[in-house]
Amino acid sequence: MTSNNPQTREWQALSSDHHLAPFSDFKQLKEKGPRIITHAKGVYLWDSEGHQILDGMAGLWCVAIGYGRDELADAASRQMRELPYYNLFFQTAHPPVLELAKAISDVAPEGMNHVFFTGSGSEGNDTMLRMVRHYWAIKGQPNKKVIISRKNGYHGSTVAGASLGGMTYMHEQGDLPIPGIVHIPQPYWFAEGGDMSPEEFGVWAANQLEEKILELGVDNVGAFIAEPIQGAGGVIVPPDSYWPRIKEILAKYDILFVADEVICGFGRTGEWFGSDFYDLKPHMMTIAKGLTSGYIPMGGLIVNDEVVAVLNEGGDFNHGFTYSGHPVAAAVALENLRILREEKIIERVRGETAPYLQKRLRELNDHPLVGEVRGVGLLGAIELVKDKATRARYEGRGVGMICRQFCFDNGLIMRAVGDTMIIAPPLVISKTEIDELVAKARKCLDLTLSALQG
Ligand code: PXG
Repeated sequence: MTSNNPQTREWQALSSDHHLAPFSDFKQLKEKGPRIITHAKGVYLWDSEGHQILDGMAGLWCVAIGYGRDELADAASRQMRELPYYNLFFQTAHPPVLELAKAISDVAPEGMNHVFFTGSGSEGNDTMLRMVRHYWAIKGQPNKKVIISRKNGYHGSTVAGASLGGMTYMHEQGDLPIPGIVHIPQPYWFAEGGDMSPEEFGVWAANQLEEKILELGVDNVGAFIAEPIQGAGGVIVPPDSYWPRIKEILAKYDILFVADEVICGFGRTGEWFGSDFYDLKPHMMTIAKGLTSGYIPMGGLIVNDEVVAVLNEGGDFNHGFTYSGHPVAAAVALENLRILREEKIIERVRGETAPYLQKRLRELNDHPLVGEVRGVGLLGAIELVKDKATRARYEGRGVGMICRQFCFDNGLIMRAVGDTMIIAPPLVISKTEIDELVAKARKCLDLTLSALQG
């Protein structure tokens, strides 16, 4: 981005000279310079060039209550003055973390009444891996170590998180996955369903779990982890047959089920958790993002009573972080949960804005580039194809990236995962703002099609 604004150029120079950005090609970013986001309000961002942008991704799937809520800033400021930091090691605690653990238990599925706090979703999943193995060791089954995960799932970027995730481009850097983590196929009918109907494919994909358990031996398997709806993999809503079949398999074998709720949690599906939406009854749920609406880093692992009863018999759990349950993050999360509850934001998503967004998005099905529109709650995906009937892609053309660039240039943040465009706007988005989002998306699809034909 070449800018005439000296302030933008100055910031870009700082980026080029000093900053290494996550998930970026450092050299390319150095040449191009990042877009500088300076402030935000509601569902809108502003960049240093003065452009107003509709944030169709809620930051990185996290800004549930929208930008600019003073209540969260005030909660942080009050807590910083009162007790800016204390740790939870060595048998100490502080009020905000205890009140937050209770507030989360109140909205979590029945029987999930304990929370281990971390600084991020990745740390939540690291905690999960160690807790699962500790749990089975206490139960006298230390061989139940393997965690089964899914290809193209996303579970974070720490060594355990990236290993649990099924992103091959992440595995390639740094000899991942670590031992004891195996992956089964994902329930991504549009890309991998071939000639099967979505329902047939859903059952087939779920059966891969049973085959893997039998191949490894149930005595060696500790847990299965999955996102209720894959987020970073491309908003992959499994066929209706998938979760019921997975639940049958999980009921048959003695392994733990971990729902990674980092994206689905705190209202994204129109329910408090994706596990409520699909009635999954997990033993553990990883959380982050919407917990604080992204205003401050915080993650955690919600653990059910049955697992905690076993852990209580096991002595020390030798795991934790300096910032586990940080009081300022806890105070912000508490305020965020209060706003979600008292303003009935999730009820409004379920009853009003999710049905509206899903209906309006599906109108894009008539566009020549669109092979499928899918979504649940305030999650949506648009598959870009060359041929609707065969689901064939424009191979090698980078269609998703072309479309993403048009979106940026036209005031909309819509992400590209390959040739799948994805959205996850703040939960407070209004119907008028949804109209704007869909109108801009259609315009950018038109521009993308013209670029491909031109
Ligand atoms: N689990 C899930 C399901 C996630 O989506 C994490 C764990 C890790 O959380 P932390 O807080 O450690 O980042 C995530 C994070 C993307 C993208 O490109 C998605 C995430 C993170 C970064 C990029 O969509 N999700």
